[in-house]
Amino acid sequence: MISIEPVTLLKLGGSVITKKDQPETLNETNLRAAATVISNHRPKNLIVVHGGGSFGHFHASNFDVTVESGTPNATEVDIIHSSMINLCDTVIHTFHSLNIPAIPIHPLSVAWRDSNSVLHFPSQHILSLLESGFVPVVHGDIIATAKEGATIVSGDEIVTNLSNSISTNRIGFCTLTPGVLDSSGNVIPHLSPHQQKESSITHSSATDVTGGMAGKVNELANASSPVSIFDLPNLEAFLKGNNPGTLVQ
Ligand code: IP8
Repeated sequence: MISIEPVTLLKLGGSVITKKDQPETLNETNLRAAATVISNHRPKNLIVVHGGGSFGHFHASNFDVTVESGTPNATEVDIIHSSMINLCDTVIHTFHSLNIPAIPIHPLSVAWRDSNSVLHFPSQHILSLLESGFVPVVHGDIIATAKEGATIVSGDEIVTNLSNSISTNRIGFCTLTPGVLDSSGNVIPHLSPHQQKESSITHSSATDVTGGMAGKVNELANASSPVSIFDLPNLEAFLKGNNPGTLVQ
């Protein structure tokens, strides 16, 4: 068993790196800005997980495939997965152009849900890549699911799952909003899983089959360490060791 410390898990939201209201459209400016900050302030042992944005969510929504409701149709699985592979390729090439030693990890090839909907995500290969100095890049995807064919796995679920199998020190979510907002639009600096149930966090208006901000905060309550939710201008602060935006713990 390889053990590595410290590990930072960073989720790059699909709404940050793509234009969520335009099918299969990258937000090149944001992706390059995020990659530049990561290149300049890369912590030791960084794992990046990115979301689906207008790539995976667009197709998943068209085919009515969600985290719970799967598809038995191979063409649909291929279209959703290929779209995520394309997005991940672009992320990897952008990272390489800035000397970030990124290696793609495609969930469809390694992860699955069992008949109790429990996600299984092996992590030994990710630890081995970290040990060699690489930056593993994982993404939301479609995966084999007992009795359902294939269902969506969100990047958020992958983050919480990995945070429980790899000893993670810091978790950051770079989103389109500067944190979780209260009903007046102000950032809530600190949120417990109990408080979030009483807050007025709403679902995203753009196509999002995994639940937008409300789904995100629910999912993050399962993470093994506190999670910072912040926007792109605050990515640098997070990578430098601060907790900008909302801290969920
Ligand atoms: O954007 C969703 O990942 P997320 C992935 O992290 C797909 O929720 C394929 C819709």
